[in-house]
Amino acid sequence: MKVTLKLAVFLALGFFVAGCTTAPEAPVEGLSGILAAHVEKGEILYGHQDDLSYGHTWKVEDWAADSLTRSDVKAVTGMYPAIVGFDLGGIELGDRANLDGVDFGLIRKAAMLHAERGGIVTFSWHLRNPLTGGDAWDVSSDQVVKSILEGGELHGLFMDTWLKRMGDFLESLEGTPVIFRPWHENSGSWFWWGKDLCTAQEYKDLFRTTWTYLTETRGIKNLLWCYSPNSGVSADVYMDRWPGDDIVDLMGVDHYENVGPDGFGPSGERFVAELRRCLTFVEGFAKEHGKLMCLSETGLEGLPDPAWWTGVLYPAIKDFPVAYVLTWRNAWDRPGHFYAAWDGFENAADFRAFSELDDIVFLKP
Ligand code: BMA
Repeated sequence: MKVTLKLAVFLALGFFVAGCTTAPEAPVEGLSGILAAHVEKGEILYGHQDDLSYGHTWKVEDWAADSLTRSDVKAVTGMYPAIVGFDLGGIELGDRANLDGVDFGLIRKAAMLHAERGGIVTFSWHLRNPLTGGDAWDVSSDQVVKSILEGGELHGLFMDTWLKRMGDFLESLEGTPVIFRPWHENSGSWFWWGKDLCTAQEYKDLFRTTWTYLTETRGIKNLLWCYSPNSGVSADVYMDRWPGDDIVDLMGVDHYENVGPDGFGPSGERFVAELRRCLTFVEGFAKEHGKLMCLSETGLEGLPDPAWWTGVLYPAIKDFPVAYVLTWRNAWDRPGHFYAAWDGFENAADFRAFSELDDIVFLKP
């Protein structure tokens, strides 16, 4: 059975019904209710990064004129992903396009359209390194987080320019509910906000500063906040930098399968074992703190395993109350860098079978 998301209808109804009785339901509460309702039914929403902007061999050229109906996922399954992810890296500099060359105008249009179609949107942020001028992966200094916090030499730049630009973009979405997932994979040390690059207190201050500015100073209330460390860490390390029950709504984890020297078979077993280990403690924390949980990023680059979806990913997640799972992007300009099947690829049959499972949710066009 394929289930269609009904977010737009649900929200519209929420506004209508509530409008006749009490205060209107905030869109973000509607979104959280939608996610909770799917979890309650034992369903998992499927998500794909950048799904409407480009695919394995194509990209949207004239976004203002394009109806944004193309999707690698839809070409294989007949349905859009329920969740579409976008990355806002570059918004802080006032760039026209993000770090992967996707115009922010296209991101805005695609995000709003996907929500109108009944889908859910999530944003990550691979922002530049404000201290060195390098990218998000520039870990040459462990002073970067400190420098943008209160008292740091770049605090003014961060608040008045970088966060302001983020706020301006989020405001331009006119209330579209969004799962916002900044400062991700912070339990590793490959981003400048990672574990060895700042103290736990600095990380928490960074998350809270971001939340306070966007939510309170700017009054942007359409965000569900997601905390998403990476896998490969202990439960203690996962929670060590928890920003706080009052500002986080969703507990995520990013976990990828890497093809090892023995190929994907043995590595598939490792992938499943590690994912289950992480989801087990995340489930415990989510229950304890009253939060939803998700597999915020996952995938096997290039999908060399023809049965990865039903043979590896699905058995690993099916017994956990994960609201959604999001596979990473299908880069149009890097032939091997894709995480969802595309039309004609040998893994497509298994991806279609995954999309037809009773408890996996895609979005019908
Ligand atoms: C990474 C890769 C990069 C990309 C970045 C942000 O995992 O896909 O090519 O720039 O995500 O989307």
